[in-house]
Amino acid sequence: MNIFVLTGAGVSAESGLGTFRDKDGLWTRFDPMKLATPEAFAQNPDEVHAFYNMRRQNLLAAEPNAAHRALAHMETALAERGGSLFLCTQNIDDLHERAGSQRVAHMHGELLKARCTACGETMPWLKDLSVEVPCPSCRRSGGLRPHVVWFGEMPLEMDALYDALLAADLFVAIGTSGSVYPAAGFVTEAQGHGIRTCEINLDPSDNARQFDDARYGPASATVPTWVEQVLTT
Ligand code: BJW
Repeated sequence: MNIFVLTGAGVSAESGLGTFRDKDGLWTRFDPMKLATPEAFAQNPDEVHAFYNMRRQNLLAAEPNAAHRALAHMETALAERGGSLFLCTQNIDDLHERAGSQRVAHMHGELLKARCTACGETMPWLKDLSVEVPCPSCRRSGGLRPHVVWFGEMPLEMDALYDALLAADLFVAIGTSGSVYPAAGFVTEAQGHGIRTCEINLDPSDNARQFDDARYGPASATVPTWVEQVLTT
């Protein structure tokens, strides 16, 4: 069996990283148009850097939870049976990798990387960023930005994502509200190609009615149970 899993902020919620649109979510306290657009970065880079510096510090203190670990186990177990798990995440954290997942497609980028807008180099980055920090590659200051995908920017690896999605037997969306495109359109794309779909979420998402199957509850409980069921059938 070939499974395409899309994860969102809900899979990392129990690791202490906030979601965006839930009660107390990041976008209820911070304005995404002032922090997560290229225009915001051009107008007020200090504010944008401070927001991502705070989140980078939170990420470095966080640990993967049982949902991340179950998906890492599933990748190995399916491969041993001649199948595959393609793991696509909208999350910019590295908790899937730290749980043991080998291949993770980060369609919205990675918080622990920086990209230089002057020379185009992308590099691992664990410290705070600011406009004063020079690029280690080209030595210019002011060009480094978090390697994340803001509103209006093209998500990463789109061709590989659609290829993997259309090669899957099952599409599963875990812990995502289904409100940000193009990821929110994957369920429609899958259904249009006769691929079964399942949602795993705390509560029904915005596009819950589009899914063939659903499981509701905290990801740390629902994901391991689902993984075990798939691997024993
Ligand atoms: C739990 C749980 C627990 C809680 N257990 N579950 C139509 C087509 C194409 C584009 C658009 C379109 N309409 C509008 C657009 C433009 C825009 C967009 O979608 N806007 C919408 C707001 C309408 N999209 C873009 O600009 C994207 N680029 C683009 O479209 O380029 C052109 C293009 C077109 C066509 C094809 C290809 C390209 C870029 C979007 C970039 C999003 N960036 C962010 C910030 C990234 C950096 C950062 O982290 O700061 O990405 S916004 C934010 O939302 C972040 C997330 O990845 C993303 C999705 O959020 P997510 O993960 O779903 O979180 P929440 O909070 O919304 O939901 C959490 C869920 O978890 C909830 O359902 C809870 O119930 C659940 N949960 N606890 C299980 N314990």
